[in-house]
Amino acid sequence: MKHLRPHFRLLMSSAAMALAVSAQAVPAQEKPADHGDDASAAYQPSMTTLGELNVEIPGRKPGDPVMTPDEYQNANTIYFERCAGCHGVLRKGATGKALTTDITREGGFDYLRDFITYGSPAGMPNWGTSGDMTEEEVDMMARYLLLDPAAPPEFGMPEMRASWKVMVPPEERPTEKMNDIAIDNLFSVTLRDAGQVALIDGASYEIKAVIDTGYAVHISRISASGRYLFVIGRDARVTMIDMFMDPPAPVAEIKVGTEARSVETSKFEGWEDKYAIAGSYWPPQYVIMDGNTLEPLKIKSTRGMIYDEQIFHPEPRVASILASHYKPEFIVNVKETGMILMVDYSDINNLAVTEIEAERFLHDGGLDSTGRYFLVAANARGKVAVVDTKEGKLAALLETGGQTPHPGRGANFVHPTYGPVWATSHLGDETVALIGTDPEGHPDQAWTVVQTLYSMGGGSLFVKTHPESEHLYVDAPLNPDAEISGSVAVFKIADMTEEEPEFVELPIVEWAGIAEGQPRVVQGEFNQEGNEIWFSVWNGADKESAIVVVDDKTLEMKHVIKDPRLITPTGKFNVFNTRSDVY
Ligand code: DHE
Repeated sequence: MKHLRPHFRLLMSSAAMALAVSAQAVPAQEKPADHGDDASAAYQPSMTTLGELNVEIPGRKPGDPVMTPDEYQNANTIYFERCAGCHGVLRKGATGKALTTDITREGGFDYLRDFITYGSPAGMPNWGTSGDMTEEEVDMMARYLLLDPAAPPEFGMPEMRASWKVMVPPEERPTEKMNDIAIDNLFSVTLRDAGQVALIDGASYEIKAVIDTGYAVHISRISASGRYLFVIGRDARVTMIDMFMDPPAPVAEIKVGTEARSVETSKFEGWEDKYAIAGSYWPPQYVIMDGNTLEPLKIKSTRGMIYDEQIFHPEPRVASILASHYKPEFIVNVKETGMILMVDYSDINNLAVTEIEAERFLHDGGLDSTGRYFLVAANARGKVAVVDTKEGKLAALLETGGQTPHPGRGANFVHPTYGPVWATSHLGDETVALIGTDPEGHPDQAWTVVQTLYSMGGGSLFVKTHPESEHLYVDAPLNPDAEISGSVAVFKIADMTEEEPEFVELPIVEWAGIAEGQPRVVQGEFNQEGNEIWFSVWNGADKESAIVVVDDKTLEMKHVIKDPRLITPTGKFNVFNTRSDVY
């Protein structure tokens, strides 16, 4: 069934790609179509939960433009959903420019209206001429920007405690596993637009449970013992699921803010399952919780100085969080200040935090194969920061050579020429950077790009391999070409001795047999044994989606999981691989 496509590079202009991404729209119904002049502009956070908050017009001043409360509310919703990802919730700037009133009033109404209508070469989308906003909406947004921003509420201990629920207290939980599921080979699958996860058995492909979680659910992480599954929604709701119950079911829940993307649990020896941590986009903070009940224990704001300019940033979002295997520490990545925080959880009443200056716009990353080094993409800066988690120091900061690296947790394997490497693909082009990760055995290659692979095209989000696999898989779900976004590129690791190794392209959507819609193939995840890899075929919420299981040895389709309950499957998290950081 597999077809071989000759090696090629799709050198798509970033503008073309961003536009096409907008035209096809990521199939999540609430994610607004966005478009800028590069791929990363099409992949900016959308603060949809914040957009639902009721706001009032801040204290009016003489000369303020006329706006009714309803208009201000509508404009604010549009702003949080479409603009805040780049310009910041408080309009103080992030990857986009600041839009505070001292700046907007200088430009004035006409300037703002034209800017919103036509966009700019620097990345501002042409909201008006693209038809994404009507003339009336553009007019309303220009007036909105002349008024002070609405500050969404903080979310501190009283709010967290009020939202905290323990459905099954620890003493009422089973003392042994009550189901016959092989937990370590279970997959937690994000059903994005359903706000649910499906727990799917890795051997039988049977859906064992579908569990309600947060809105536009984002990622799952597993406690060190494998007993508890933690799921976070974009609405900052954390759901804790007990895998010992029959069927596995939620035992505790909490809201940690208004917008969030990351959750993790303590993994250092002696601290397994003790704590959980979640990081928020709004308010900008992280919270350490009891790993048995989700009781919130310690909230820390991430507001502070940008690492290089030493200028205060009021809303630095928490991106990825990883648990160290070397120390009782969480590695917390703060986007806008460019700080990597090593949060020592051994004494949370005297919390010690090592602040590592890295690079702005930190996003996602993972550990190297030894678990000692953490590599994280500063994606809007085209760089990867490497932290030595044993020494608590920045080991390197390097350019990947591609546009907007997006590794997920990356992929570790032994390169036939350069030894241990970690890989990242890119949103903005077809390249995959292989970075040497063995400073002792291969000091000349450590923390440099040892090889660049050329995959199917831009718009890639995730790469994957497994210690048992001889392959590296690269997706491209945001590529505008349906054939590319519906396929996966596979590189044979042994062929990487060649300067430009070829890849095989697996037609995953074709294998899924889905004719309706334009599903995208996203995020490969291996089973525990490492002999098969699962891909999500992510379609619109009202259309059929699927999961395609590929045999890693033969690269042939092994099974297709289809079920009406599989609505918008995206991320998949195998219990063993996720808890042991195998990727
Ligand atoms: Fe994600 C991980 C943020 C859109 C699927 N995503 C992450 C992480 C962050 C993040 C900070 C790292 C978490 C960690 O490791 O602790 N994602 C964001 C965004 O801000 C963004 C760009 C826009 C938004 O408004 O949320 C965004 N993400 C998406 C999607 O559209 C994806 C493709 C589909 C979906 O389900 O929403 C998506 N993100 C994922 C997945 C991971 C992830 C599957 C975990 C990958 C892994 O292997 O660990």
